[in-house]
Amino acid sequence: MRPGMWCLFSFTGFIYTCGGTLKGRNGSIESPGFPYGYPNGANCTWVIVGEEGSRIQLIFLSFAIEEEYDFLSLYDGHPHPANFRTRLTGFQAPPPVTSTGNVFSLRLTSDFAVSAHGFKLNYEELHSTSCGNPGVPPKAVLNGGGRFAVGDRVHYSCVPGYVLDGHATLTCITNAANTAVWDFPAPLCRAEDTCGGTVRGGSGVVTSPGYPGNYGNQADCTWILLAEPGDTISVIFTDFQTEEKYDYLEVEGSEPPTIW
Ligand SMILES: [Ca+2]
Repeated sequence: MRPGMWCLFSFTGFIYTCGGTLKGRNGSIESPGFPYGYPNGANCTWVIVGEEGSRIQLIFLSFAIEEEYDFLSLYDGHPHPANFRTRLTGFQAPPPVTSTGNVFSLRLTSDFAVSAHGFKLNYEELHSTSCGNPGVPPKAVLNGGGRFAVGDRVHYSCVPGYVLDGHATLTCITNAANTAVWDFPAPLCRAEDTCGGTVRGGSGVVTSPGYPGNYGNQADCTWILLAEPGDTISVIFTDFQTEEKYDYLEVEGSEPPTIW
């Protein structure tokens, strides 16, 4: 229990709709009471069922859930522990997320005190030729798009005062499993003259400042990658080039610590 908190259990006859099974090509989901706050003690499960052979994409329009006490858990399939994908919390809208099959489930759980606005999202069925919306990270601008189908390209830029880390242009391609996917993750916009940061979530991308261009001289950047308690983190390098003997990337938290 948090210091300074106290409990009040009351029954006021307030009824809210909470969870359910959703079918159809697209729609939206709101947490109960949105945007005036979800109830304490909530345990709502939504199961989205698309057509056989489709995938489901979630696009968050608004997200505010009491950080580290209330959670929106995503399940890649029916809401069984084996399908658990990630747990979302906090006050920043997550990037779009896509299921691997035609079922995607969400569960909102809240503790006994303190609420927040809650969340609102759109869901959409994706067929094998659609990559779906790649998302617009904070401080980024997305140009192009339309259907987000195989062969389509989108271009990112950043608002003034921010610079882009990652690939500015993404192309919707077909992968080895014959599924439409973006060739690179959406880039990030970082404030000029800063580098590093904290990365959360089930997966993500870290690039050196200015990547795929060269990083600057005198750089000193620290990234912290955070996963769920008990999980381990794999770091997979897709590209690596630093000035040999003079510039280093140090990875801590591994056993033993590693320097490249
Ligand atoms: Ca709470």
